[in-house]
Amino acid sequence: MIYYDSIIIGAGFSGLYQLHQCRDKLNLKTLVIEEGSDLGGTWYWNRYPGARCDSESYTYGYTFSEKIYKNWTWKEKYPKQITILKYLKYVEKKLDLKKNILFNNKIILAKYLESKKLWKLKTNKNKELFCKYLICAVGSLSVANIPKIKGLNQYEGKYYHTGRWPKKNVNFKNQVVAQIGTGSSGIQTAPEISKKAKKLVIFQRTPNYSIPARNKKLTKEFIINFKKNYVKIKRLLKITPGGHAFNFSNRSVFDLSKVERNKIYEKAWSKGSLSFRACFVDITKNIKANKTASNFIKEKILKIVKDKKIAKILTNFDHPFTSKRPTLNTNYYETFNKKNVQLVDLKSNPITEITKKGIKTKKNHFHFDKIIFATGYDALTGPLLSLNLTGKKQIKLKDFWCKRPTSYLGLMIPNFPNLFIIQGPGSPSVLTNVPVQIEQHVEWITNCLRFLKKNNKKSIEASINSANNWSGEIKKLADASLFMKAKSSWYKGDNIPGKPKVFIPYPGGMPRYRNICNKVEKNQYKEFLIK
Ligand code: N01
Repeated sequence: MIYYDSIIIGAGFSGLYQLHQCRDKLNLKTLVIEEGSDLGGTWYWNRYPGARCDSESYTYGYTFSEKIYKNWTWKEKYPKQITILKYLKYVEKKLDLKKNILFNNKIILAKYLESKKLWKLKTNKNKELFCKYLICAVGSLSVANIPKIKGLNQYEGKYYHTGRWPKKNVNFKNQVVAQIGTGSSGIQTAPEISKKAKKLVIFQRTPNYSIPARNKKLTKEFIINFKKNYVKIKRLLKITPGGHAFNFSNRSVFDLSKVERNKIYEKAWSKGSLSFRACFVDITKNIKANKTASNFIKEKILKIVKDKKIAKILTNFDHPFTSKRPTLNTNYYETFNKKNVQLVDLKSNPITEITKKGIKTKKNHFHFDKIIFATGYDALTGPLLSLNLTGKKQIKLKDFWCKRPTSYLGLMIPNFPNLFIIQGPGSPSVLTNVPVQIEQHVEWITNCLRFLKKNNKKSIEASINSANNWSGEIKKLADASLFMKAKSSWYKGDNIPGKPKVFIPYPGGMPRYRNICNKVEKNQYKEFLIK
């Protein structure tokens, strides 16, 4: 029997840090199991042209070690996928993590053996492993969603999903390319593909709000400054709602005249950052205040895009700004001024099928050499469900979560003892600057494992009561927010047929969440069942 004290699934930001904590701080015999052939998680799979992070580089990394923070130099405002991968490899080398990672193995089954108080795991390479603690570091956005469009299997060209991009260079030269989807990934990749392809046809179902990223090289002065301010930055990232290095203004939209307000929006637009939403305290809270921001963005797009019909389709918004994930772009709207770029409005001209040669819509039949699916993910729950988890009393996760993804703090699930989740449903996860939230989760889990060890306890499990109360808390906060005003969003499971339609992440902000987690820890996990 191959036994480990702890097994971690996934070698991205969360798995790597959790390995360091379990192995080096708790002295647990630990293994990371990773499906990919290398580390990186999201940044291993998302190799599509234009892939970049939209958190500012100096905030997008680990802060647990001053040395690691200061010995790495970010050179751009928003790091490229390949740069983030290099950063993670740098961290891996510093901590010597690879020796405890098993690559090219995908978990296909995980079962809790009640009598032994052990988790039994199976991989697609027929490996069978056992562990006491199972930690899921599988990411929130790792199960790609390729919509089941009639006819895809007969398509003779090649197709790709942005989140499963091949390692080998994809050639777009002289190619006629389709792109379905205009979320964060689609908005990033379209300008890059349009530079290479003979023709790019973008299929848009819902227009998205996007702010210019204004990416740039960082000056020497800026780099010296962020390294010098390590302690200050670390503290700031912990107290802002999304774990970014910007605070929300105290000003209301209605404190100012339209002219004064637009000056502030203009400045934020020129700066380019996710902080656009933080210009006023009420943009993300009050629908009328929100409208002033969405109108400003709309006017900007109408000015950039020359063809009025296209501009209208791009601004035909059906949801408040920030009720779906806000995006940053580099020349996305400008791309529609190029002769080789066409926009198809799926609202008026929906896809009916994929044919041997391309895509049929209600009004046209397009021929394509390649199709890109920038169609998102089975977010948050998908990666956990794909593990095929069975808990106590033969309870399967897919059955337990058939109505909602019940968990306590997004960290543990009733009936699934000794199973921890990083960035799971019910935690702030995708609503935050992810590495900051990951550090909090990993440190909470580490402290919990330390407590169990010290007190000679064999298992811990979320109680059904605390998990149900937590679901109620999420619902209450979500109902009071603008998130629920989006007609359709992956935050609510709307993008996946059959998925429960409930708000999935915790929308109360990181500082509030952190306080709750700290209290639970201080109270010695009273809300959990410990044996
Ligand atoms: O996915 P999405 P994404 N027919 O779900 C459309 C993170 N991320 O990969 O809005 C036609 O946001 C769908 O249309 P609609 C970030 O958290 C971060 O872009 O559902 N269209 C939408 O336009 C982000 O939010 C970064 O009507 C279909 C698009 O596909 C998350 O990942 C970069 C369709 C999917 O958008 C996911 O972003 C990239 C269908 N059947 C990603 N199904 C950065 O840090 C879906 N769509 C910068």
